[in-house]
Amino acid sequence: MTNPVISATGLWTPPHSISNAELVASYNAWADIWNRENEAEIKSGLMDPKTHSSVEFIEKASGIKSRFVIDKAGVIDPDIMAPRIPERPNEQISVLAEMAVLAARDAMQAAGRKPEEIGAVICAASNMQRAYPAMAIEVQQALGIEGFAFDMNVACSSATFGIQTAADFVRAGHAKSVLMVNPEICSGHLNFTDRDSHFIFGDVATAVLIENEAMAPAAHWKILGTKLKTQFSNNIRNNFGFLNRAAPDGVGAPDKLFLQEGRKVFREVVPMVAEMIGEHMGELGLTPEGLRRMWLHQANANMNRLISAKVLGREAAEDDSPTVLDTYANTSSAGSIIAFHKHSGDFKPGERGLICSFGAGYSAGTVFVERTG
Ligand code: CO8
Repeated sequence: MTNPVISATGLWTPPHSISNAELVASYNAWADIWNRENEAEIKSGLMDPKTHSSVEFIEKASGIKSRFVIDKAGVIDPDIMAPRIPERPNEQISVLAEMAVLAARDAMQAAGRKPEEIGAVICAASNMQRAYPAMAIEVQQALGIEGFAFDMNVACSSATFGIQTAADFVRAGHAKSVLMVNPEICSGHLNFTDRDSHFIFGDVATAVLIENEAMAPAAHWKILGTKLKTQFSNNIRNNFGFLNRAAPDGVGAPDKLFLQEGRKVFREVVPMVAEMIGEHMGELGLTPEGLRRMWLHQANANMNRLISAKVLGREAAEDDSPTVLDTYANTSSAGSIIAFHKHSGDFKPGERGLICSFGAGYSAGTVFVERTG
């Protein structure tokens, strides 16, 4: 048996950011147009008017202040309300793979890793651009990696499920080094005309190199243990699939875009995740006092505060459980990896932390790590 470790992480952030004020202004303009167009039905009581969204509500309910997106112009245009990303010819790399490659290069550079030393690529994300060929194989080709590659989707938990899968490959000797990427174009699946969720998501790509300890750089992260859990729930859904299609702008087909019972998700997922972290910590002989930091899935700041407090048995400070929600919003599978990437540089050898994801399915994953070197 060989020891899998995390050698490095990488991040690619889109160049365009949308503030809450900009997003709310476009939603409110769209709602006013919709109300004008449906004036007769609204007056006769057949339809309810659309009410305005609010910057204050968004920040208080979620902790989100802005989000990065691939296409800002389409999202904030009240006549479009969706990203407009031109289709590319088959000869050109897809947008999703391109983002993944940029994050992957960042991770490979940090680890000093050459493509020929990597044996497998996993693309683990909520939102795949197409069914096949796999995005992971496109990334593999673009980087010049040999071996094998495939896509996997466990919604917001895709990255921790990807880390465990990669760690198992390293342990079993199927690959010495596995590149796991999480490109997320969440804006493509978000209904920007749904006031309850139009503010939640952003776009980004992250990458993690999971490798045999023998080839890892001296400063790396030991993987102390991984644990995965799923439990069916209808509370977060997206029914888009090959048997049905959304209208180009999503309007009129809300169940083919992201849809959730946010309150129920909040109530049910917080205890499920806190309990899972406690159980896994006990199985590994770890204690909350021995945990320097938690890099939690970035869905909602209040949710993360509650989960952290349940695990630690006290109020958590920003240093215990940092958030990137204010600038990135919810980036699905990439969220906990962005938090880890940006807020782990101050760790000393021997210090321990937790990468934790949770989301649709329901699904949840915990990865306990220890800094070395
Ligand atoms: N502006 C003003 N008011 C609003 C707005 C708005 N934008 N939205 C809702 N309100 C109003 C509501 O109408 C309601 O009014 P009333 O009390 O009169 O009925 C009031 O504000 C309160 O609404 P809610 O109860 O909905 O508000 P909450 O406090 O519950 O906050 C949240 C809403 C932020 C959604 C919160 O419930 C939450 O974060 N829940 C957890 C969500 C979560 O973690 N989901 C996981 C999703 S990620 C995942 O796994 C899927 C990945 C797939 C990626 C897909 C990419 C698109």
